[in-house]
Amino acid sequence: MKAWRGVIEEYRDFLPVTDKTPIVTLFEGNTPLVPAPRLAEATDARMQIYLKCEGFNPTGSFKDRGMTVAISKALETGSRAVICASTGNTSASAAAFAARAGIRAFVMVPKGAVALGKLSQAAIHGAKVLMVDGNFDQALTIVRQIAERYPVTLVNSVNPFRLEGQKTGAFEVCDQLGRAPDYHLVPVGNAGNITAYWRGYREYHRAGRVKELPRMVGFQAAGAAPIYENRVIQEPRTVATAIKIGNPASWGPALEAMKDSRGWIDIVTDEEILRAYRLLAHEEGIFMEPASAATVAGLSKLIKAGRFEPGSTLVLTLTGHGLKDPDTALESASRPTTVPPRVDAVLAQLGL
Ligand code: AN7
Repeated sequence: MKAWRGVIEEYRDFLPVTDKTPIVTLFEGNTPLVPAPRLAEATDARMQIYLKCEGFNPTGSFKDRGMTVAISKALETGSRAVICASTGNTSASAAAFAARAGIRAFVMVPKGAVALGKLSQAAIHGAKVLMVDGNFDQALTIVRQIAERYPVTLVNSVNPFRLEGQKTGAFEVCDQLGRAPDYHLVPVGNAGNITAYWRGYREYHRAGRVKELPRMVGFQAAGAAPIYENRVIQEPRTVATAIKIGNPASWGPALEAMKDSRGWIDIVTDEEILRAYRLLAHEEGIFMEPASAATVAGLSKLIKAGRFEPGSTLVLTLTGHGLKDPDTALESASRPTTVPPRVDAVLAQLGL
């Protein structure tokens, strides 16, 4: 077996790089596609359910796939600094890849609405972190304006190289499964990933690598569901801070992906998200952040509603690692118990 070389080298033929592109990689990608038998049992045993665990990327989220391409292309054009707005994961990834490339990163995050792990990543990688007294959508508007006027490269998913890299998630699913699934489920925030996955599936299909195409199914949090409700949400609300977005940048392309693939978008409540979050950790041993659990919540909801053909193969992208958001984990689980350092006291607690 040869060593994994990162998504650009592995999928070079499908990506906008040349011999002149300096490749900046943290050897992202190659994340496990994990069967989820308990989840199938708990929902519908006739379905084949797989989890694409993107939390196992170098910075703990799927964003690394897009960031390796965006930062490599930024270097190629001589850029010395990048900027982004973020609900957390993009900023963590941008900070890490900028550090790897030896360039500066400026990140803007909504104050009080970014998970602790993500904030600590951006900080330790040396990014200049600005916490805006406002929401993600406002921060994105600001960084877009700055990138237009100053010599800094925007690395949000409005940068086309981001989605180019992210489409490799679909390539990997096909390579791992030996086919494309019947349905692909993703959480939707800024709507870049659903767009990128669909592009990836189409390109692999066109290249003759797979014979099938999946239907793309997206999930938004009920309090932050602009696409589902077909209106901008001024004050989005959800426990899944990663997808707390009211005016997604890739709104149009995401709608197209759903239409072309005969897919659709649905919503899940915070309560459903947190239930799925605990189920995934308790029953499958997989710890992913709340936004990722939105797909699992959506799976349960739609299986109950009979929305999937029986016997279908379903892939769920779990976008970010659970350790990103330790606060929500502790709030969602039973609290640790303090004991004196004595065997009898410990035994009393264990009920053995
Ligand atoms: C774990 O980091 O938008 O629909 O600024 O971190 O492609 O936006 C994060 C998004 C899902 C939604 N799951 O993906 C950001 C940011 C996790 C995420 C999404 C995000 P998109």
